[in-house]
Amino acid sequence: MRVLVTGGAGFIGSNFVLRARETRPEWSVTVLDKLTYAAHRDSLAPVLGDGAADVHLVVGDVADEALVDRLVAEHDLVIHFAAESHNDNSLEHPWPFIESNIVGTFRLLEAVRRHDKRIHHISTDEVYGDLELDDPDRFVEATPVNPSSPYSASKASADLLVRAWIRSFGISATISNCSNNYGPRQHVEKFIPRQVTNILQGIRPKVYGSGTNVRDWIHVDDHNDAVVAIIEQGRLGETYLIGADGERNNLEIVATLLDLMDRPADWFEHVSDRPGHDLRYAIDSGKLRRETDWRPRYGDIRAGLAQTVQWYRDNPEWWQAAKVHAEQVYAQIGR
Ligand code: NAD
Ligand code: TDX
Repeated sequence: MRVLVTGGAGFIGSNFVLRARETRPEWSVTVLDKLTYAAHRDSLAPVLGDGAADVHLVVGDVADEALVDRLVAEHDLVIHFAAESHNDNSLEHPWPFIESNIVGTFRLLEAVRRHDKRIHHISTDEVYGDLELDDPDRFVEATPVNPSSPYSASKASADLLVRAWIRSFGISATISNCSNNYGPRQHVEKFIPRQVTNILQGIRPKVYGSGTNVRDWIHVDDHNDAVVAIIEQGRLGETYLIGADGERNNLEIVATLLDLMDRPADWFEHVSDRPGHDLRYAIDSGKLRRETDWRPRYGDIRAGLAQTVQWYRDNPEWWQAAKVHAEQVYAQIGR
């Protein structure tokens, strides 16, 4: 199978490609990535090359109609990770989110329709808005979209386009909405790698607002294994929620990191809150577990965080330049 992975030089996409090389060696993989500030070409270095078994990288934009048309025609399956992905950036500069996440998805859908190919669209639980801390219900596939930020609104828009192309044009597509990912190769602008690299540099972790906001954490390999399970065992036209029952508030995550990295429990600071900050996300992944054999392998978030901390310790050359830039951006917005 010839697989086109968009956004394959980013956090989740690069982990997907590296893992697919091992678990699905028969796939021929092309990455289409614009190499924005969020990309790390180095993440793919072990698998890039010109040989038949190597991964090919095309540097380009998913919103480029002609390029997307040509690449989709040459592949059997598109796995669409590419997106602007950071909420804080979307609050400062929304336009790239509209262009990459909405227009880019539209271009891919039209090419998939023209060439009768299959697409799996990667999305997020943030499209459903947020929950109260004591809400007994978690998000399910039928939960109405109710996004809060320009980022989540752009992802919800893309999801709705995919659903409309399924219904109106009968394209072969599936959608997955996953909860917050953690693991190796995540950009240092995001919560967990920001705090891990802060601690490694002798800087206190920075917690937005009260720190009681809850995220439903999943290891990136568990997310990516679920994507393969949906592609191979899921029903066309369906949406699947991916989650690993990993709800923790931000203070709990910081406490675990401080403990793992031998710092006192109170060695962190509160900074100003994110405008419109979603309170809680929580996923019910029952449909995925009923319809596929997928189960998360990282049951213990502390063990997954220990592995993640070790990866950042071992790979300073991967993150140091991006760290300087990310902290300049945070300094400008006062967080
Ligand atoms: P990321 O920012 O680390 O990577 C995104 C990649 O997409 C980068 O390599 C970037 O260069 C590329 N890209 C951006 N715009 C592009 C464009 N116009 N054309 C081509 N390439 C482009 O993001 P991530 O955390 O790996 O997220 C990947 C996907 O998973 C996104 O669709 C995101 O919405 C979704 N998702 C993320 C999480 C999470 O916790 N990180 C959770 C659920 C879903
Ligand atoms: O320095 C920080 N301090 C802090 O308290 C940062 C960067 C974040 N936070 C908080 C905000 C959130 O409550 O931590 C939580 C997680 O923040 P992010 O890492 O920015 O993730 P979030 O906004 O939850 O979105 C993530 O999960 C869903 C991804 O970035 C999205 O791409 C994905 O769709």
